[in-house]
Amino acid sequence: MSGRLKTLMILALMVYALIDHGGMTHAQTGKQVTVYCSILEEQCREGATLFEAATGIKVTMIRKSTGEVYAQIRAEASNPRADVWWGGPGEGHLQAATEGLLMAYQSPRLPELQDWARAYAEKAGYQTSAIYLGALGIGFNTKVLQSKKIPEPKCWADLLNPQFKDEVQIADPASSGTAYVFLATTVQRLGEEQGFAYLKSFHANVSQYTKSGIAPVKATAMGETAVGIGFMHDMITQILDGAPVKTIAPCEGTGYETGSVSLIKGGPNPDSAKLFVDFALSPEAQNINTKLKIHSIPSNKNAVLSPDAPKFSDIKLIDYDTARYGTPAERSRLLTKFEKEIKSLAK
Ligand code: S7P
Repeated sequence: MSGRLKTLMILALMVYALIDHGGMTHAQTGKQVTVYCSILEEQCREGATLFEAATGIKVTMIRKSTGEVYAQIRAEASNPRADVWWGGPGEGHLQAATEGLLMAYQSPRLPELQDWARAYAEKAGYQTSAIYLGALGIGFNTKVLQSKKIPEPKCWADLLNPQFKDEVQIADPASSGTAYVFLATTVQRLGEEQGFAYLKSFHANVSQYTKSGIAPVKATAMGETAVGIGFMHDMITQILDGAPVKTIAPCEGTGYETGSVSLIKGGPNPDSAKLFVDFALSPEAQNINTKLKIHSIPSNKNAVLSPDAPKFSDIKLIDYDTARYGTPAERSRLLTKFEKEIKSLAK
C-alpha cells in the first residue's frame, strides 16, 4: 500500500470515528453540552453524572464563580464556547440577559415551579429561570470567638467593632455572586451613601477578599477566620459536618439570592442545552442539594425542602430587589465604585 493511500485510509477512519449512525458528528447531533457551573464543585460534578446517565449526553462541566462566568460569556459573545450557565445568584444572569448574551427558553418544567420562581422567569422574559433561594447571613466559629474573647455578632453593625479587626472574610463582589448580594444588600438596607460608609469601616476588619463565595464559609469552619459572610445554607452544611460554627440572620435584616440557570445565546449545542435546563429545573437535579447537605430552598414544588433549610419566615428579610441590582447599569456601577472606593483603601 502506498504511503498516500495509507494516509487517506487513516484519515477516513478518523472521520468515521467522529461520525455517528445518523451520518453526523456528535457535535452536530448535540450529544454533548458544555456547562459553566456557578454552584459548588461537588454539586456540579454530581449534576454532570446524573445528566449523563439519564440522557447519554456528554457533559463538559467548568466550575467558576458567578462574576467570572459572566465575564467569560461576555468575552466569548462573538464565539460562544458554552451552552448553559448553571447556578449562582441571579444578578449576573440578569445582567447577561439584558446585554443580549442569553437565549429565552420556556422549559416544560416551568409549571412545576413555585410561584416566586415562575414570576422571576416571566419578569426576565424567560432568559433565565430560578432554581433555588438562599438567605445571606453571618457565620462565625464559636471556638475562635471564645479563645479571642470576642462576643458573638448578632447584627451587621457588630462587624464594625474593632474587636473584629482582620477577623472577617468575604469574597470579592467582582468575582463572587455571593459577595455581590452582600454589596447590594448593604446598599439597599442603608442607602448608597451610608452603605458605602458602612463598607469602608467593614473593610478595616476584613482580612481578605476571596475569589469564591464559599471560601469564607470553609475558612470559618476550619477556624482560619472568626467570621465569614456567606449563604446561611452553606454555613449549615459545615454545622451538620460538625464544625464549631453558628450562623445568624443579622438583626437589621438581610438580602437573599435567587439562584438561576440560563441558556447561553449562540452556544454550540442548543438542543442538549435545553435538555440541561429542563434537568436543572427538575426535582432530580434539585435534590442533589439535599444529598450533599446543601440546604438552599428549591424552586421545584416536587423537590425535597430540607428541614435544615433556613426558614425564610423566621428571617428578617429586606425588600431585596434582584431585578434592579441585576441591571448592567447598577451592577457595573456598584462594582466599579466598590473597587475604587473600598478595595483600594489602605488598611
Ligand atoms: O448551592 C450552593 C451555593 O453556595 O453555590 C453558589 C455559589 O456559592 C456562588 O458562588 P460565588 O459566590 O463564588 O459566585 C450559590 O449561589 C449557592 O447558594
